[in-house]
Amino acid sequence: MVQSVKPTASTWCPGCGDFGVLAAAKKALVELKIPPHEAVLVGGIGCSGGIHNFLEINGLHALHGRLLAQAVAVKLANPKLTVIAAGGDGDGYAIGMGHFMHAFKKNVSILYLVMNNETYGLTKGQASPTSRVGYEGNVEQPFDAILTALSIPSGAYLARTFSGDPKTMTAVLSEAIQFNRDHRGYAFVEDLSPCVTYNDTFKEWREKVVNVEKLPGYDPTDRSAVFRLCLETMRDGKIPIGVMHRPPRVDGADANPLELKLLPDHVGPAEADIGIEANRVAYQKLLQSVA
Ligand SMILES: Cc1ncc(C[n+]2csc(CCOP(=O)(O)OP(=O)(O)O)c2C)c(N)n1
Ligand code: SF4
Ligand SMILES: [Mg+2]
Repeated sequence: MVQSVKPTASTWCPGCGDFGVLAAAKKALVELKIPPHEAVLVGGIGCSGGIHNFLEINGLHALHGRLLAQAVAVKLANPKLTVIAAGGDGDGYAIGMGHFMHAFKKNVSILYLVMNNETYGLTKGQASPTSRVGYEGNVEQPFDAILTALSIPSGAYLARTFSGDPKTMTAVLSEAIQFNRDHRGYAFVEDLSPCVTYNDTFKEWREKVVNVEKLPGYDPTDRSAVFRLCLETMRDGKIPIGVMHRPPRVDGADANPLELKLLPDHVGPAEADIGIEANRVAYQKLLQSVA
C-alpha cells in the first residue's frame, strides 16, 4: 500500500553508504521543489530499499526483485507523480534481472536507483551478482550494470555515482528526476554505496573512482565512446563513474509511444472522475479483474 508517513529514524549501520544516497535524494527533491505528496519512492527488499521509510514522501515497500513493475504501475496510474524505484544490487541484478533488462525497453519516465554494495547487506553479507571473485567464496565474474545498460539501445539517461561524493550524486539525481519530469523517458543511476559492516569498500572505491566526464573523447550522447572509456578505465584497475548517457531530446512522432500516455493532458486511472459513467464502468471492470 502507498503510504504518506513522517520519516522514521534510520535503522542503517553508522557509516553505511546509503546515508549519502538519502542526503542526495533529499537535496535533489528540495532543489527541484517537488512537494512530498507528488513523489513516490518504491523501495526494494534490502537495507537500501528501506530508504523510503526515511524520506518524507509517499512510500511503497515492494516485493524483492519486483520493484520496477510496481514503480511503472504507480507511474501509469498517476503520471503526474515523480516516481523513484530504489533498491540493492541483489534485488536488481539477481532476482530482478529480467525486470532490469525490460525496463530499458519500456522506457517509462521513472528513476531506478540501485545502491550497489557488492553484497546482500540485509541478509548478512552473502555474495551478490556484483561481488568480486573471492568474496564469501564467490567464483563468478562480477556483473557490470553500466556496461550492460550502455549496450542496450534505448533513450534512457544513465549514470554511476559514489556515496563518497554526495555533491555529484545530488547533481546527477536532480538531472535524472528532471529528465523524468520532462517526459524524456527512463533514468537508471547506479550508486556505489559501501556496506561498512559486510563489505567496507569506502577507502578502496575513493581511490579508484574515475569520472569519465573528465576524460578526453567523452561525449554523453555517444554510447559507444562512453563504453570504450569505461572499458579503458576498468582495464587500468579503476572504476568509471559519471553521466554515461544523456540522450538528445526527441519530440513529436519520434517520441516513445508509451511516454505519450504520460503527458500532462493524460488522466491516469488513479485520477479519473468516476462521476462520469464511462470511467465508472471502466473502474468497475478493473476492480473485477483483480478480485
Ligand atoms: C523473494 C525473496 N527472496 C529472498 C529474500 C531474502 N532477501 C531479503 S533482502 C535480500 C538481498 C538484499 O541484498 P540487496 O538487494 O543487495 O540489498 P542490500 O541489503 O544490500 O541493500 C534477500 C536475498 C526475500 N526477502 N524475498
Ligand atoms: S548491513 Fe551494510 S548495507 Fe545494511 S545498513 Fe549495515 S552497512 Fe548498510
Ligand atoms: Mg546489496
